[in-house]
Amino acid sequence: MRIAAVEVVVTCPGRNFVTLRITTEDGITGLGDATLNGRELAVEAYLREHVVPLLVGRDASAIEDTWQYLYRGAYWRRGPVTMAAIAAVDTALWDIKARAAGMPLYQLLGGACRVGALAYGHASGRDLPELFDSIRAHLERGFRAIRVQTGIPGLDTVYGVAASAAGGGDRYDYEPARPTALPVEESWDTRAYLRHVPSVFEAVRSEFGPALPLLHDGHHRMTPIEAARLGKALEPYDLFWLEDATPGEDQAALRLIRQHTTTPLAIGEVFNSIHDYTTLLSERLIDYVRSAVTHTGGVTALKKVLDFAAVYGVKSGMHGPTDISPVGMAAALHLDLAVHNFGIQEYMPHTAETLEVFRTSYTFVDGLLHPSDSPGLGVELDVDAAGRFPYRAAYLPVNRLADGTLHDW
Ligand code: KDG
Ligand code: MG
Repeated sequence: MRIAAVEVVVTCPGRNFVTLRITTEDGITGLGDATLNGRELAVEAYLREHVVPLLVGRDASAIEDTWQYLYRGAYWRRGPVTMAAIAAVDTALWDIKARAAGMPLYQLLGGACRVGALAYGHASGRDLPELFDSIRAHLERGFRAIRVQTGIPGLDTVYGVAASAAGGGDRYDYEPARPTALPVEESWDTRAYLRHVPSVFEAVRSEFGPALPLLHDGHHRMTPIEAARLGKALEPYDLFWLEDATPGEDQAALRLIRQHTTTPLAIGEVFNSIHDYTTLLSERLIDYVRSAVTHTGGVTALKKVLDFAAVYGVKSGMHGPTDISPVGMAAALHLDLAVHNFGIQEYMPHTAETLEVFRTSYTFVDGLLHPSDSPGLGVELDVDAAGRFPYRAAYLPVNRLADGTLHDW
């Protein structure tokens, strides 16, 4: 089963996506997601210039060998661009192998360990009434676990807070990447955030009761001691997790946070290698691995991370915002079913425009996602539809403190 053709498709049905499509000599196609929000064309060029020429003529069934060839063979290892490119190739080859076998991918990964993947949705509000409406809308839609992000008094815009109250339903209007010439500048004040957030969780718990799993994303903004303080302050509200409390590259920071709080910790959406996790896992400093298939070198590499995590009792909690394409989401769902140490799956539904380009078969019923039993990943790319939505440059925002200092966004 030789690779006959490889195409890189860049499309913007509401937001940008980079998709790799590999076709074998016998006409089987596989898809991989290579979307790196705000830096899409770097991955497209990496694939087009340096990877596609190496793939044509290779054995499409040699997935591990191709992974090693692209990783070790480049000499320059890791990094978000390289690993998103490798992820796309790896995922497309798994898609091909499963389609050739006539099976959904999760069967090739060992079969299902569960009937579906518990998904969490993003509720948010600029104030408590908006937040409560958004949580209710998510519960009505079937979510059984909810991420809570809130406006902060004194700050105009805050990460994760949608502009419309109900935010759930078929649309989710919080899209951080914006098609402006320069990144949008937001303002940030950690002290205001730390003063406000515990009171929000107190209010949410008293309105919605003790049982609902609640999550929160700190989005890399705190120092270790600030994060420790927040984790401790949130203990009475029994969070499912506190995510990205500190910037991800500082693994040792988690030691300090861990000494001070029993709030479960999740990190890893910006990681791209198993080597980003060695300290965190072997010292049991986190509870959930946040990596996405798209950004961590594909199904092959993320399965290894999750198997390593299992040794230490750490579970999966894969990244699933709208900048993970439906192809990346489907790949996540197959792994979610197949790994024993599944924890939860993030799920931000894509827009109708996106789903015109990517025809998905995964389902969301009673709070659980299922990848479907279609052969392969279960996603088809409509290339004509993709062509109707040309690329538009867009950037993630940046954050500044009141005195102008640039802060983590
Ligand atoms: O591209 C950036 C987003 O993927 C990120 O801001 C989303 O933090 C995020 C999350 O937890 O979904
Ligand atoms: Mg996050």
